[in-house]
Amino acid sequence: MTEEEYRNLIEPYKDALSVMQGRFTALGKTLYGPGNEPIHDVVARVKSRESIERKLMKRGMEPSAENARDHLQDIAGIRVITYFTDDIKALSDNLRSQTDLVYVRESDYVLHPKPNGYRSFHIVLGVPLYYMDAMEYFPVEIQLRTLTMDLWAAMEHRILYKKNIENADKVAIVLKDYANRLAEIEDGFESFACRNSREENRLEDNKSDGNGHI
Ligand code: 0O2
Repeated sequence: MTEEEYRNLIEPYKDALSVMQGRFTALGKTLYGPGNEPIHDVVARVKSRESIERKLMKRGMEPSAENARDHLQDIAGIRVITYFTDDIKALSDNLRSQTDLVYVRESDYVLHPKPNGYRSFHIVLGVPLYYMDAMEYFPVEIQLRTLTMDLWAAMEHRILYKKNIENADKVAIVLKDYANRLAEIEDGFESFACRNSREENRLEDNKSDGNGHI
């Protein structure tokens, strides 16, 4: 595909990403209320031309803009980094209940980590874009993961993912061990999440006059 075809292809996907970034800003502020932000960071990207072409060719397709539009669901990608694992469920439940978004598919690598140790929750949603005389859905792949999961995924992506390196098997074993240890650390962080919410409930109870009135 030419550079111009690529630029025309990605334009609506950039708009779909802007829509979703706005949704996450609103959700972050309102999901649990002030002081309990579930989202640490949101990163959005459109797939590069080289990456789109590589993926299509790997699937035995001509690397055209038309094939990209018809067959790829991750041209627009957004990564949402949360603090706690529960935040992932709360956010994905909320997204599924936003009736203008079309549910396409999801992969739960938090409940079912990949054998290499990768953990993340992926959901693809169709985002409506309104034009002068038409409305069209564009898929956005949303990856929801905690800071701890993101640390491992970013390092593994940098060191090993889709790379031909020496001693790949040995490195994979070490990274799997790190994944297990980080999952343990994450469990430790989760216990503080429970304590915080219990503490808040206790404070709320103390504010009440015992008859359910504040
Ligand atoms: P990149 O370099 O991040 O763009 P798909 O390949 O998307 O058509 P599927 O089943 O949705 O099919 O793929 P999957 O396995 O859900 O992976 C989608 C994305 O998740 C990947 O995109 C990675 O960003 C991330 N991912 C999946 N598995 C791993 C992993 O083992 N390690 C790391 N670090 N990231 C992973 P791309 O396009 O493969 O790569």
